Amino acid sequence: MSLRNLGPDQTRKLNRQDSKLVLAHMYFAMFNLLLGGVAALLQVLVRSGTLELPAGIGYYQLLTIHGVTLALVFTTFFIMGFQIAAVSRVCGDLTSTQRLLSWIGFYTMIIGTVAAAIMILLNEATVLYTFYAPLKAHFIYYVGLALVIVGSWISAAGQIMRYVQWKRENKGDKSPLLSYMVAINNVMWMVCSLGVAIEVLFMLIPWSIGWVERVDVSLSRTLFWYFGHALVYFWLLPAYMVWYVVVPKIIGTKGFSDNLARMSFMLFLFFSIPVGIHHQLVDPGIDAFWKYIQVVLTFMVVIPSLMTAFSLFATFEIFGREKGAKGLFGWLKHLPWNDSRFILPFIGMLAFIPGGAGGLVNASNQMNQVIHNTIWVTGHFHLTISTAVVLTYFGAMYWLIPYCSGRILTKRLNKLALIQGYTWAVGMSIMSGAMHFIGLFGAPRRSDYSEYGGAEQAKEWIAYQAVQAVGGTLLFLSILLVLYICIHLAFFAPKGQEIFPVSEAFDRDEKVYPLVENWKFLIVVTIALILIAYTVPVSQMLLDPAPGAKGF
Ligand code: HAS
Ligand code: CU
Repeated sequence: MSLRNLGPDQTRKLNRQDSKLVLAHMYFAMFNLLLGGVAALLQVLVRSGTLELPAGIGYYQLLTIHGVTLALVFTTFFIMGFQIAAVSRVCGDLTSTQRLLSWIGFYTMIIGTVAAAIMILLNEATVLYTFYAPLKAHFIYYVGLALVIVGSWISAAGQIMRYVQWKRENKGDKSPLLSYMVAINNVMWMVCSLGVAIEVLFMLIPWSIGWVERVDVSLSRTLFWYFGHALVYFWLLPAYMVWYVVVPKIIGTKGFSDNLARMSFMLFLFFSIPVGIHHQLVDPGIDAFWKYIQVVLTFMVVIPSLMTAFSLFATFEIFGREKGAKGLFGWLKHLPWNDSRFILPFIGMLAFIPGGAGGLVNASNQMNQVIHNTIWVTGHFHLTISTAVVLTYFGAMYWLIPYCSGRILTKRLNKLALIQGYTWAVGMSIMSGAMHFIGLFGAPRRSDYSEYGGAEQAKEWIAYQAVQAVGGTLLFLSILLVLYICIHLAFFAPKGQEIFPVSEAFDRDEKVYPLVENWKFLIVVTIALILIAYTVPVSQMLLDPAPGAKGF
């Protein structure tokens, strides 16, 4: 084994049944990565004007496949698999009921995904991953997405039960940090996805079946974003779990602070949901005052990310100084630069600095007017979800898959993993960088290749679109590498036992502030903030409804 041995306290294995469950999630996630990656490659080629799609495939159909397979399906399957492994690792094996719930959740999500996929392939659901009304899909597409959400609830319930069981069996002890984080992410997910469930069940499905003729666009979008912003933190928090708990162990130190990490997750639960209107700052039908309130709350949800950044810097610096580092950045030298389990999440962290800064731009009302609906936004989320988060997921898959399959990350696979991380970093910098620039020049997002009737302004965009295609092609190659590595780790690498690294924090033995783990308190505050942010805008929409739109 080429990589650092992390010590005897790290030897706990998952039992075979939990491993099988986790691997099933990873296989389906990988399959979606392939589909989404192919769609992505075709898209950048079309947008740069180098390719015309054959066989009647539409650009928007492709874009829907890309968004749904990667943003919705790949992430959800990875997250559920990772979180199952995490609670099982720190709390102990799942009970048979908990495992059964996870399998039921898994198959419910698969059925939902397949149903939605069939409708997209039939060109009956070309509505992109946000499925904004009045774009209308076949009702089976909405039912499919609803099943994915319901499946994730069932699976999340199994994970929460494992955490609750641990707390019952260890009364008075601080719960394992990782299990607390999983519980927070699941509770946040359940509360936020109620919004989209209501939208789909009571608005979109009846409208798409034809029981009602019109749909209230403002209300449906508001319900979507009540869910949609917290959705991005549902993606982010598993990456934060890796950053707070796994990375310190890999570099060979402890986490900066268990209590600070819990506090930051608590703040995510509070502030992730009552902020969705920052996606609707230019939408009509919502009072400026309530937009303002939600912008303030958006800036509150930045705080736990800043706490995270502080805590990670502190971990790295403390470790480096222990090794004798001198000067402001001397500690950088001591980080394990040849360990892909560190490098991929680390590149993710670096990407999150400009990614997060772009988020602050987006959330600022005046600047939002400049960037909204431009491809700047696409650049923003390719830095956040597709780099900060997804590279961290890849880095985690490189130890999680062999951990479950009973194989090892060999020197050669580790080297390939490093190449994969670097090609991703370069490809994404090129693509996302070009997107940010041309967004500022007004190039629209979600658009097919067009010369806009030879308009002067559109001519400026063409070169940048070619640059995007270069970045996108590199990313596609990088995805192929991910698949190659993961398939080897699952089936062909030498037998052995990888570990699931879990670090303790320097203050592990200090008492946790009781409210942080008082779930009644957590849920009451969460709901109170949601009511403050949403009661008035939603009741205005209900009391004074817009005429509604027919679908197309
Ligand atoms: Fe966002 C649009 C605001 C974070 C994803 N966002 C989107 C969309 C997606 C998305 C998918 O306010 C498009 C949705 C659509 O299709 O329409 N976003 C924010 C804000 C944050 C933010 C304020 N977004 C994310 C994350 C995402 C994500 C995370 C996915 C995972 N976003 C917006 C807004 C819009 C939006 C508006 C709507 C735009 C429009 O008009 O349409 C914040 O949470 C960001 C806070 C983060 C930081 C960075 C902290 C840095 C850390 C790394 C530390 C690094 C270290 C390494 C330690 C302040 C933690 C250092 C080592 C060295 C050696 C230097
Ligand atoms: Cu948001």
